[in-house]
Amino acid sequence: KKYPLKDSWSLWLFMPEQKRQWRKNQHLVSTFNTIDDCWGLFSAIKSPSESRNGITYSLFRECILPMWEDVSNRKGGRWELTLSRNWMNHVDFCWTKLVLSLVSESFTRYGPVCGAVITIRQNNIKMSLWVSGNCTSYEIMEIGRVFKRNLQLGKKFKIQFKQHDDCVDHGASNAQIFMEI
Ligand code: M7G
Repeated sequence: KKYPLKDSWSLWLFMPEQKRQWRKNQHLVSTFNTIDDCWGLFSAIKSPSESRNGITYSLFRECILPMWEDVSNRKGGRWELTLSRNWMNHVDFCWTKLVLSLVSESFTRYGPVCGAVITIRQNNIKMSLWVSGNCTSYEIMEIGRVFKRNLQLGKKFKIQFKQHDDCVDHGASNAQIFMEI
């Protein structure tokens, strides 16, 4: 018997190919709804620290596409954690914790969450937790606190919340920081 999750989750792989439209670079890898298949999937693919630069993994509820345009994401935003490559040996731990917190619905009692994203770049690794447009500011803050606690991020790590609307207008890197903890 497999252990069921409360929801079905899809893993997406983004491979940058400049000539193509952004959303055409998002490829669906697999969808699962049990903890057994979740573990099986993440064991079968390369961990973030083994992945090449430019790769982005997104894990979202099956019913939500991993993009701003989806109605669940549109008015929402994301908590972002940026780690320099010096922290590479912590990245797999943090990502695993984030994935398990998500599929076990650890955030859900604090507010609605949609998915998580990890991007491996030449200079740093960015992890983000996407919250729904229905989240209140209070819920966003609570979710952020759980994010920091579950990933065991001490005081020296800051996470920043950005609204997708602002990322669309200014690019995520230039988007206004709405909250920081
Ligand atoms: P990012 O990786 O979220 O931000 O977006 P960062 O690299 O500044 O931290 C980089 C670029 O990818 C954006 O400026 C968009 O051109 C494109 N892009 C990223 N996201 C998450 C989306 C999305 O959800 N929808 C669309 N249409 N484009 C996106």
